[in-house]
Amino acid sequence: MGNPLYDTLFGRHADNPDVFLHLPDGSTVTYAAFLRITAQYAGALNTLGLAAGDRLAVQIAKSPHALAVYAACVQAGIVFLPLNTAYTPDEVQYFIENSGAGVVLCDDSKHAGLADVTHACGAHLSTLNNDGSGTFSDLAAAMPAQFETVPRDADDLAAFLYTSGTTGRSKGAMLTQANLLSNAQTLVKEWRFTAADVLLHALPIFHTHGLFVASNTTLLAGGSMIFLPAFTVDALVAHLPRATTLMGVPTFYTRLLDDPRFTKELVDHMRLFVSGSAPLLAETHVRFEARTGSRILERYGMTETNMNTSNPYDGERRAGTVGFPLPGTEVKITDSKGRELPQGEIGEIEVRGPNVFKGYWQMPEKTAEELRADGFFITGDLGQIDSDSYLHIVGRNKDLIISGGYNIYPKEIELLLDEATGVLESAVVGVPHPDFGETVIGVLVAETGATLDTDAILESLRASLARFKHPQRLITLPELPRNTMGKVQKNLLRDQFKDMFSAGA
Ligand code: MCA
Ligand code: AMP
Repeated sequence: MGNPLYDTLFGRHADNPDVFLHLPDGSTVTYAAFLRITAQYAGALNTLGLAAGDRLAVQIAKSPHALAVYAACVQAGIVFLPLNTAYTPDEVQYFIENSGAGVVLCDDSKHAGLADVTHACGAHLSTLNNDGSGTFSDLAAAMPAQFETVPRDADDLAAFLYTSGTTGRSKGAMLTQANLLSNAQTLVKEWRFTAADVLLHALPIFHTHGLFVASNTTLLAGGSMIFLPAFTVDALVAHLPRATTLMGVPTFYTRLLDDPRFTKELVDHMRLFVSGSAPLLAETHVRFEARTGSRILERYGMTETNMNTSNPYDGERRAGTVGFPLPGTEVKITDSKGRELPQGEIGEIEVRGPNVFKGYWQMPEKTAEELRADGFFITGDLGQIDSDSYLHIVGRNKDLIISGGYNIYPKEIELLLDEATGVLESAVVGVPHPDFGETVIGVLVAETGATLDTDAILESLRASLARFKHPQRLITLPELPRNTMGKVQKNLLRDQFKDMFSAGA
């Protein structure tokens, strides 16, 4: 029966001597070498007791080794569960418990913090560092460089990516082999990827964008990636001359544009710049074109759906829009009852296609709330289709903040703030930020007679909340604005504090 995702993305490269990864120190990793490591890792995962359908949670720094763990899971039929390296042990514990991951991989720096957590969950903890060392690699080194690929069906699970919700608790989006493969095939065609492409890869590989959109597309095309550990303007300026394509969140582009070394000459040879994960301001689009002569291609996706729409490769890349539905994906705009609205009206964006996930792990009621019986997924984004069929995202029906491409759900932060000494209640909102697009602020109401120590409150979040989710400011108000139903009017708070981070504020 084969293993469609492994065979198509990885297996056919087993003897490929071409370079897959260019590393910042000038060294390279060929496809064949990458797949030998992959096979050894697959063997080691089996030895640790993981079989097809079991979950592996990983919280490791980006490296070729980390990417090989993903490939190894696909080869062994194990469900890959990557975690943001900024998550605290408290946060990681939830993912291990909820997914039932039997094995957790982390780097040495996280071992002490995760030892108790994995012990409490009954999971095995092993280490893999970005230089390839660690207890997991020691085990893998003893494995043969070939592994018998585990047969999988297209509908079998390949990965869980956790995405939060209004309850504050994350849900494991179950992605199948077919979800990932179909999207990679579509993107290679739409964005014209070939073996000649060199993708400058500066995104993290624990989210859809860096892991699936960038890596799967390159693997399918047989191209290569300049694989940077993280984004910095210096590294991009240094490596852009050898690249043909770049995928980034809007913050990449605004930071590049703020640097005088980012010139037309530097990028004249580039064939494609893609932006996504957060809204690209029309102003950034225009500045980018004025500086480089190229137009950024903006696309729209989600953890649950991979990529849904894209501006055209040929044809007008329209600023402020996310383009057209990708081939095979349907997009409609609906009212609150799920009825399709006429073209031009604003409503909820719903999508259906082979890219749409299977549901949330062990949360049938949440799945039923968002995934209709006819296969349409209710995205929580608000949109409008213009007279030329371009999709505009005009807002969100979900309480979500996107900061530098990372999603932050206010409820999770509010629950912690509400517990802080002297706090009666809180509301967390996103406000415009020149670097991150949006950033988090917390509005607090004190208990009668209490004086709030906002520094101490911020400090108290450290143990439980990844740093990027921390409010940049805490503001105290006598009360929160509410409507007649008693619901907090976050729109009023967003409006009141919208200039807090604007230049000169
Ligand atoms: C880092 N920090 C942040 C963020 N990143 N704070 C708010 N928002 C952020 N995004 C904080 C750190 O905690 C730290 O705080 C300080 O900023 C500096 O950290 P550093 O690691 O140096 O940050 P950076 O290099 O400046 O990172 C900014 C970044 C990064 C390059 C924009 O956040 C990034 O790579 N974002 C991409 C996220 C992504 O891949 N999203 C795709 C999701 P302190 O100094 O106070 O300790 S997939 C998705 O959304 C869908 C499917 C889609 O459509 O793609
Ligand atoms: P996540 O669920 O973390 O994958 O984030 C998906 C969300 O990111 C979507 O529901 C949108 O709100 C947002 N998003 C992704 N791409 C874009 C884009 N190009 N423009 C605006 N929002 C985007």
